[in-house]
Amino acid sequence: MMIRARLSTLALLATAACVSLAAHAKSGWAELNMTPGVTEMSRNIYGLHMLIFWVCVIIAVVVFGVMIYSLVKFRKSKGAIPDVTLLHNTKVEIIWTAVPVIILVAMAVPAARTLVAIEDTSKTELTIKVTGFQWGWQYDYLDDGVAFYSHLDHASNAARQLGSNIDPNTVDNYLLNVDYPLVVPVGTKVRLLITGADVIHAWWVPAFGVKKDAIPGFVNEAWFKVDVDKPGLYRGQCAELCGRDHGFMPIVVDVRSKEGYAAWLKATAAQENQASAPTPTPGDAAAAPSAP
Ligand SMILES: [Cu+2]
Repeated sequence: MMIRARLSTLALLATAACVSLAAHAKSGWAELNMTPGVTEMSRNIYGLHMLIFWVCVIIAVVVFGVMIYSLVKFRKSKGAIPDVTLLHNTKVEIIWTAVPVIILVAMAVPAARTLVAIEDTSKTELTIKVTGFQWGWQYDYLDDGVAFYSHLDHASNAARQLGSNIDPNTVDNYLLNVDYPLVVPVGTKVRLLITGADVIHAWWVPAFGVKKDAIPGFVNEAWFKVDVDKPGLYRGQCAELCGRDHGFMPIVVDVRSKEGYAAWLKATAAQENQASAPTPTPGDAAAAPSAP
C-alpha cells in the first residue's frame, strides 16, 4: 500500500513537471536557454554550452538507463540472487575510469580554446572605461574625451517608488532601461576597461557574451564585436549584488552603424565641451582681486 501511494505521488509529480514543460514549450524553448547572442564569441560560448549539455544528457540517459533497468530486472521480489563472482572486475573498473577521463579531456579542449579567445584583447579598435558605482554606470571614451553617467530611466524609477501607484506593466522595459545608453559601432572590436568606484559590481550583457566584475582598485578587461548586420539595443544588468539598489542599475548598449556612431560621437563631444566651458558669472567678477 505504502509503495503504491508513493508511486502515485511520483506519477503526479512527473505529470506536473510535464505540464509545466509543455507550457514552456508553447512560449518557446529559447526562453529557457542561453541566448546565442549577436557576436561571434557569444555564439562560440552558446555552441560550447550546447555541446556540453548534450554530452551530459547522453551520459545521464546511459547511466540512469542501466541503473533503472538493473533495479527493475534484478529486484529481490523476482528472486534475483547476487553473483559474487562479479564483486570485483579489474577490466570493468579500468573502463569506467578511462572513459570519463577521455570525456573530460575532450570537453576541456574546446572550453580552454574559448576561454583563451575571451581574454584576447589584442587589436581592439575602441577603448571604453566602464566604472560601476552605487547605483549606475559611468562610460568614459578614453580616446575621444567623451564621458557620461548612465542611470535607471525616469519612467522605471518613478514606477518603482513605494506608493507610486504606477503599474510596472505599463512601463516599457521596466527596470531594463537607462537615461543614457552606452553607444558603440557595429563590426568594431570594442575593449572595455571595467572597474568599480565603491563596491564590486559586474557588467553583464548576455547578447555579447560579456560578464565581468567591476572591482574597486582593479581594472578588468573584456571585449566584444557586434555583427555588422545586428545594430540595435541590447540590455543587461549589474550581476554582482552591490547593495540596496542593485536591481536598479541596468545596462543598455545602443549599437549603431559606423556612420551613426561617428555622428553621435561628434554631437556628444560638442555638447560636453559646451557644458564644461567656463562661463564668467557676476559672482566670479566680484571675487576677483580688484586693481589698486
Ligand atoms: Cu549591482
